[in-house]
Amino acid sequence: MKDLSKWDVYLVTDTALSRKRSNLEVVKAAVNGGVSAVQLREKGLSAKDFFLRGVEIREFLADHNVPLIINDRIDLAIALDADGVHLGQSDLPLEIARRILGPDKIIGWSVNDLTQINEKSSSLVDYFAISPVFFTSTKKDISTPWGTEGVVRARSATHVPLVGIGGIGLDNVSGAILAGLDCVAVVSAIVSADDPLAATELLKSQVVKAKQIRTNGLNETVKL
Ligand code: TZP
Ligand code: MG
Repeated sequence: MKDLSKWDVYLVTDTALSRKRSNLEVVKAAVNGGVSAVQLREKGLSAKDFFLRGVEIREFLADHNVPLIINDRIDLAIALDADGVHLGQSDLPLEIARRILGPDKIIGWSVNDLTQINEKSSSLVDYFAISPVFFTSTKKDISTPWGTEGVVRARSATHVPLVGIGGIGLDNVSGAILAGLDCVAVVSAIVSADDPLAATELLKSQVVKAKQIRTNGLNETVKL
């Protein structure tokens, strides 16, 4: 579960943007479309409602061998026996989170600038979330977008896997991967799509293609 090297597309939930579809419905479609991981991120829910929603999603994801990551709440991640947490700059410090969760759980950490990517943070997290890569209206309190140039700089600052989040869709995903991301985390591009399964498949195929180009060069990939 901790092998993040194969993550391509990572679904982050948001029922409010899911066009009346339930979390579970969107998660099922995304898993059938090939997502590598799912983050339960439902800002408005009480702990109890979050937990109950997590239980049904946990069961489905476990059956499909897809990791479940919990946004912000370490207590709920433990209660759900999730695979990990996704923390931001104002959540618990990384050392404390790692002490509570132990070495086997995944810790993802949103970073807004290069100073946050250093040797110490790299030793504590399993992935950095470059946040936001592009402008997005899905999250209100975003920092200045990193852009693809920022992704290039982040890539040379650490060997820890980089997940990009914010404003990523079919139109810009290839450039973001070519700049050095390992995986893209998306909300609206999947949850608000007419067909979340098809949207996931398309995103994934673009990510896979861009990774092949990055590894083999354009000519080799065209021959494949
Ligand atoms: N963190 C940084 S940007 C963002 C989060 C949760 C929202 C990303 O949503 P979208 O719709 O993929 O731009
Ligand atoms: Mg947070």
